[in-house]
Amino acid sequence: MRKIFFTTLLVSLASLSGCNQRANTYFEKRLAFPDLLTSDQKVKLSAYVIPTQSQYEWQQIELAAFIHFGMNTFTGKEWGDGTEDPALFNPTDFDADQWVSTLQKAGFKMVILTVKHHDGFCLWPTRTTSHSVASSPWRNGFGDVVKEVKEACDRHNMRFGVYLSPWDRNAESYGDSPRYNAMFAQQLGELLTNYGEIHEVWFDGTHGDEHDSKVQRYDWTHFYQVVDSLQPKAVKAIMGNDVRWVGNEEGLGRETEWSVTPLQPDINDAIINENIRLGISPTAEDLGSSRLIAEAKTVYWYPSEVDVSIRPGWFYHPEEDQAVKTLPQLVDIYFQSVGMNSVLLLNIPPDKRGRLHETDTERLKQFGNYITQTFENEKLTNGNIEWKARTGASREYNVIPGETINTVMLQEDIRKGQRVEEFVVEGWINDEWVELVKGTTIGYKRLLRFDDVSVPKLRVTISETRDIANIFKVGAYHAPHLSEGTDTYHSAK
Ligand code: FUL
Repeated sequence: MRKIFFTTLLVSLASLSGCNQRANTYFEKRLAFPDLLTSDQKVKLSAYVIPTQSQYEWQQIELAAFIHFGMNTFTGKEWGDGTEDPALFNPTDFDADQWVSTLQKAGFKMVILTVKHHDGFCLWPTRTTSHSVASSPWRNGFGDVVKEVKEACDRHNMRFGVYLSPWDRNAESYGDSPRYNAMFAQQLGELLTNYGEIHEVWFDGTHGDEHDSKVQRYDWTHFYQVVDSLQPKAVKAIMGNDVRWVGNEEGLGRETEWSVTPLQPDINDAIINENIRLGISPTAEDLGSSRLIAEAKTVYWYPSEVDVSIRPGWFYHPEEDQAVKTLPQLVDIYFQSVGMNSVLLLNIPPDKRGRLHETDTERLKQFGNYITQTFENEKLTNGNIEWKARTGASREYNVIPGETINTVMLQEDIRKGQRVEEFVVEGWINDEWVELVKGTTIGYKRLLRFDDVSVPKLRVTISETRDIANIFKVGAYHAPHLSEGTDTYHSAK
């Protein structure tokens, strides 16, 4: 994290008092407000908080795949209790290449694997416990799922991340805090040392089962140090301080999704108290409004990730083969996540063979084709021109003659902060501007859908912005029509 130098702040404050924020003063990841600022000054200054390079690269991934695979795949459970016999883990036709190539062809850019779920069974031959693949019959105990998946990712140019559950129902040391923390840090160390580059470390929530009487106090500061020292480019997610859980598991982003938020990303008592003082948590509706920022002492670049499963469960269950999400459902999820300033983390669980099921691979193919078909056909002639917008500024865009559109995309250059509070998109219809759609935040990417319309030009107006907005791109498209219950679609030109 870049240090905020005192001089930088003075420059900012000097220019703020003249209401003229200097365009080149940015605060990477975190900004602590000095006491003197008014509410308006705080909101304006928060427009200069920017992502780290790793957060920026992560945001551009847009589509990541979650892979829940492990002991539960073989027991049919969602949460194992840690007493499972390692002999149960025995995929008959394990094929990491099939997972990764399917995902890569469908447009995914990263795979995050559950290397250890709550049952504590490790998918790599860890030295920390015998409760791992090394005690299983799979590959005669010489297998390593992490290695095979990572190598497949390297072959297919995919990023790779690990989900390591802090809650561990098998570890005998769990609840004896220093001992378990040491084991967890060692597990992290193995994962972040032995497999090349790791791009995301996903720390799940930690409270577990209310009937589990063991109380574990996690040493987050140390865990973060381990990640930062071994994989400085990896983002730490959820209980980590680089990427925020969107707050639900239904695939729903917020209509108003600020990546700059007073929600405190680190975990310690002072920070928890600050979230309590502000009355916010990851599930809060409002995490970035001006009203909230006015109350805050600190703001962070802490962007949202939307995790959801393609099936009802996170793990594979044969009885859910008929319940794989339909193409229209997946497309809605895409618009509600990637289209709402978030990264989509879609879970596709391999089956007992160790392969993605045919229903899921077919659905992924349809999904990838649909997204490609929609967005590769740009309907504007001048959407790539970057421009700066003050409150009330607009810009016109030409639609390719004869084209029908029903989708627009807007992007801010978030390397210069997230700023837009409200915008409207109009179409030129019968010699006047008619509103097609409007919205609040834009951020990295905003997608909006509306009824088919044929117009010669569009007008985008930034109705309200926290400071001069940097509009990076505007796009217009025709998304093929989908009807619920079918997985086919037709493209009306
Ligand atoms: C939750 C876990 O309890 C689920 O099993 C799943 O792994 C999901 C992604 O996170 O907290």
